Amino acid sequence: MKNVVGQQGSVLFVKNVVGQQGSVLLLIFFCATMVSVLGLTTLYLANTELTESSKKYEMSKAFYLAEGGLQRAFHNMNSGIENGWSDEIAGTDGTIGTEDDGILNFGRRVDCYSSNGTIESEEDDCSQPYYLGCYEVRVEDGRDDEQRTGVCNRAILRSTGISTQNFRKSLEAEIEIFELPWPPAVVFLVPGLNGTYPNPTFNGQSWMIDGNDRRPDGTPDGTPGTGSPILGIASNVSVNPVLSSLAENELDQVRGADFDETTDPIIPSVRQVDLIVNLYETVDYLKGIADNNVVSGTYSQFTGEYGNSDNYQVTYCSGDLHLSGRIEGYGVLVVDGHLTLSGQGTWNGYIFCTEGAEFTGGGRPFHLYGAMILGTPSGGDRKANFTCSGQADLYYSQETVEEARTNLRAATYTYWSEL
Ligand SMILES: [Ca+2]
Ligand SMILES: [Ca+2]
Repeated sequence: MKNVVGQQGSVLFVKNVVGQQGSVLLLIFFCATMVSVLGLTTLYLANTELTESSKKYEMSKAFYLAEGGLQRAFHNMNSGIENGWSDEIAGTDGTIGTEDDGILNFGRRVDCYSSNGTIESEEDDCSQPYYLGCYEVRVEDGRDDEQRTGVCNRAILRSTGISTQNFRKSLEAEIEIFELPWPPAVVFLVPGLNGTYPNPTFNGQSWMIDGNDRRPDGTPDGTPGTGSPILGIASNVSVNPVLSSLAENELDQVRGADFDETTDPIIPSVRQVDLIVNLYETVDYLKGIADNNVVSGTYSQFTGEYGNSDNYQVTYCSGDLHLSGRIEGYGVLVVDGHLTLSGQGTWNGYIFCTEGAEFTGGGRPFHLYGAMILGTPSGGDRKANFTCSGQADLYYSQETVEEARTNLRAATYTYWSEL
């Protein structure tokens, strides 16, 4: 019976099929269409994804090419900072206002190749299989019209990366020549957040703060055209706390500009002047270019590794630093914290210190030949102190200050962005 029913069913089906031949053809056509639509869609999607990813690849390639151009320009500008950037901006013909203005010495357009994982730049050969694309860089004077009289020390770099498939990405950066501030005083006191500078305390007859120019060996600098004294102590806020902390018999221990020994009482070399520096920005910058990083702590020997007279260096300490023994260094000592100096020896150049300083060495002289810039946090602890006692002698030296400023000039980015 089952068989019969089965046969009947088949018969019925066959009959049905035979009876509706047109519908079957339609069904087959429909299925085929579906398959090809699906196939085409899959193919289309895969293709789109491929295009999207290769687009992304081309864009990122253009980005890195642009960045490569920017870095090269930065490096180029950095090595030309000695005489400022007017010559770089004038182009190879040396004249402002011509076609080649802002084109650096590596040319208008640089082709980039990749081989064995390294990128090489060659001009005018795009046929290589490892051709990545190129970058175009141009430099512009970053100063406004009013500032365009002297040497250029600010510039805008624009770099466009162009990938093999002609995708483009442009970057712009502003760079500046960083230079240490010219000190108006041997000790410049920078106010903290509450507006007061390190609370001054002076003790004894053995310390000296002197703005008269000296050579690093301590002898007066008689070089013609130099040697004009700067102030002993200055700040950009009222210097009355300094004046009132100086005992009458200590007034002649702050010498330099404005010092007058003939008056009664003696006029010490202390004055309020304009702010010369953003201490915290400068400390941040110096941290970035530091040659020596010193761990916070107490050092009984601080010599040998902190620069020499032919090689001024930046020595940076994050946190409090106590130098208790022999000291010798050239360049810039940066203490992002409190400095205690109870040892003996010499520092030539600048000292930057963000949280007060104490010079306390008794009977063992310490000499600074240069200048120091001293800040304070807004708290009232010892970090807000500037104590001068013992036998510390803080002397001005144009020679060391100039050496540090010349040696430690560098190009620095002020901003960079995608265009
Ligand atoms: Ca230059
Ligand atoms: Ca030119």
